[in-house]
Amino acid sequence: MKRIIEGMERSVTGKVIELVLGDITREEVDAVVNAANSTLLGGGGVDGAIHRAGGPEILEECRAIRAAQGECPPGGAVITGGGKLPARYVIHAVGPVWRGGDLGEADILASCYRNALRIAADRGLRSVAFASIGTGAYGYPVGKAASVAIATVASFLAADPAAPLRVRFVLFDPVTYATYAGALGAL
Ligand code: AR6
Repeated sequence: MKRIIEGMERSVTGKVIELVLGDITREEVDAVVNAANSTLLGGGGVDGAIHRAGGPEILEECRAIRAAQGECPPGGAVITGGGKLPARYVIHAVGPVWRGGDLGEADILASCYRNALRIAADRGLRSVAFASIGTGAYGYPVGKAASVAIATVASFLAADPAAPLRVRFVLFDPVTYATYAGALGAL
């Protein structure tokens, strides 16, 4: 599928952050990052789309992780295979439920991005695509989430030599895309 907007990119110490408008289930990258919930058992939004497109193996692996280590707290992330997705892996990151911004939401959101990138770096993954974690059902205002997401990814790429070479944000609607473009432009 040809993307409507091919995207915008910026280089950070030789690595690339890029933005595209599209559906993350179509991304041919080493890992896509899902906006999951603490149960790890699936849901709506991008989580539902990833489980539908990737098939039941992803849920089976999520159940096994849950059985071994319990629920995944907000700010945490776990990795499974990609099932039938073009991506090899899915990293399931749990964002904060937005409750007005004074309950540590920004720290939790930043921690999602850092933990997902830590898992990717530890596995030597080179390309990772993120959805806009928290800004759908969990209600995180897109402008604030975009600033946290872009700043956190940029600092990780600059600080960690093992970080993925290419981090792509796959934004599902034009307003979210434009908001992330503003945040990336301001970096
Ligand atoms: N590709 C890329 N982005 C998508 C796609 C897709 N196929 N589908 C939706 N989005 P949300 P959250 C965008 O609600 O706010 C689930 O039920 C969407 O437009 O998926 O972190 C989980 O199980 C929005 O911009 O995630 C949790 O219970 C962004 O992805 C809860 O929702 C995030 O929206 C997590 O809520």
